Amino acid sequence: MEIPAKPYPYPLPSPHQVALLIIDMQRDFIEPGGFGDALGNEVGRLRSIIPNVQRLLTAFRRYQLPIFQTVEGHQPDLSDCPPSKRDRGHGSLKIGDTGPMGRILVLGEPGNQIIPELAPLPDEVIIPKPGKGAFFNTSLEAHLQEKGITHLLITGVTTEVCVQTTMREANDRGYECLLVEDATESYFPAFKQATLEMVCAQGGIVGWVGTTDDVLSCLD
Ligand code: C5J
Repeated sequence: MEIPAKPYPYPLPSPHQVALLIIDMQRDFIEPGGFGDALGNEVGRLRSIIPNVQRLLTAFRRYQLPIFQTVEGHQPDLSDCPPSKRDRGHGSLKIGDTGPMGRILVLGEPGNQIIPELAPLPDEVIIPKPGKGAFFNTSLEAHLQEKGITHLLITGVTTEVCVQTTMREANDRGYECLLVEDATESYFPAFKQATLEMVCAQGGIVGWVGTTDDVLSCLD
């Protein structure tokens, strides 16, 4: 099996070796009153990818293939949040402060929930992550190894921050990654475009880039 992609078709040995990775589609980044908003971003533009992420989620559920969603968040005592991360940004609210959706970027708070449109089913795994990358200080790699996953289809927000960091971490660990270009979004269109171009430049230095339709044409 091959998914049409850049820089060349993405080889998929078996659907059972692939997982859908949905990065940080949480209220903190997508809804007004969260971390993204506090940093001065126009959060509404991230909503454009929701239908495509839903289509991928639906297909993976239909074929009973593994799905992992992440949320960026910290322990209530912020013991896993480096002071450098909390101090950075000069936003109107800092990590741990109380905003309209509870404490900013703290695990379990209302703002830390995945948006209702993509709510995980009870048996689906949510990976809390304290950093930008989904492998740093998380259980993700253990889950992937347990299931024999070698290939990751990566979606979510934001393209050049947590999504790209995760793709690079995965690449260094030997995973074959495809970034789904219309299922990832950024507050900055130019940064998204640059990320899409750089990850698949040089013959796929970090991996592949393809569309939701490309992925679904292969799975359906
Ligand atoms: C950010 C993320 N932008 N999920 N997190 O801080 O990209």
